[in-house]
Amino acid sequence: MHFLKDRGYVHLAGSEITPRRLYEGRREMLRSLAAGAGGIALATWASRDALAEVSRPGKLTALPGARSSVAGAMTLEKLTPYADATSYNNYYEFGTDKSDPARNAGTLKTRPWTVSVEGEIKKPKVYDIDELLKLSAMEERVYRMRCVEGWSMVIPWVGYSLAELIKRVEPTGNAKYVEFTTLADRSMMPGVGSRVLEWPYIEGLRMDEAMHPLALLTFGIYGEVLPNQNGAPVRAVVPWKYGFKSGKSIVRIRFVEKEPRTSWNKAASSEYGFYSNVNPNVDHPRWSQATERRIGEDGLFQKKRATLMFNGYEAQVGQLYAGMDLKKFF
Ligand SMILES: Nc1nc2c(c(=O)[nH]1)N[C@H]1C(S)=C(S)[C@@H](COP(=O)(O)O)O[C@H]1N2
Ligand SMILES: [Mo]
Repeated sequence: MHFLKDRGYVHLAGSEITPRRLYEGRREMLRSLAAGAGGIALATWASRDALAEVSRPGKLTALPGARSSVAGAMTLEKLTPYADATSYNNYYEFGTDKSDPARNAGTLKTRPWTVSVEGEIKKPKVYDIDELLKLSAMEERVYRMRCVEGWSMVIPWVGYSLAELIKRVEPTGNAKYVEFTTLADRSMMPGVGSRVLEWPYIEGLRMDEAMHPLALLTFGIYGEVLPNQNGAPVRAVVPWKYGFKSGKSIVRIRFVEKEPRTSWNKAASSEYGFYSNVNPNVDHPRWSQATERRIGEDGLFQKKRATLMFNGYEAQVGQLYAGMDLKKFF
């Protein structure tokens, strides 16, 4: 069955496009088969879906990743076109309109770049970005990304589990949370002068969330390095949480004992909680979170699609929140 074969990345120079096929993960298919669905029908469905062809955009440096075998890492949904994923963004340091980041982020200088890993760990270290890139094997993962505003995308990310970095720096017993600080440089970021948020942009995760294999330290999309507007040179992607939990252009990762005060929580604590797990049953105070519009696919007048609990990752992450009142810890 050719669709189970591992696809190879072909590196071509310049503007040549590298066609490639995005294959469904063998494990996911075997799991579905084990779950009891009709084998033959399923194989047909899987091959059709697996053969959805995507092209490396050929715009930026190639960053290949092996297909991830982490459970839940390969969402079988149509990818958002690269053009949409890179032109409809939230990155307030470059302006608050969706088109601002693509227009303004050209000024972001991503070399030299360091990420200081510090706090309650035995091995604090300032990593050069190129060292961080080589810390662990790159994987490609197709995740849904659900923004708190009610839109979503499906993006092939390239990176490795944040847990790979965390294990290497050896957290102490006092490390209960991880705080991410992102770049705030007025000389490159016109939005940092504005008062919409407190700068730098700060986000955080509970330690067990950060250690979950789906939490991705992300360096690329669509087989290439991250475009500036998507958070170059390194960002977090936490697919079961609203998009704002995934900080872009990270410069510091700090391990702390107390729950970090995050930028959005400081801006409006009744609207943006620390957890911010995607939850169709807990509305934002000003709008429903039950449905979403898929960017690049769903028209403005089309019926919206249902938002899934934990953005569809409940099987993988639900146990992290067992016994928690998700209306209180929103
Ligand atoms: N530093 C920083 N990171 C950020 C943001 C931001 O304004 N600044 N916006 C967040 C929000 S609200 C979303 S939805 C996602 C969007 O990521 P994308 O543009 O790659 O889809 O980035 C998040 N990370
Ligand atoms: Mo968002």
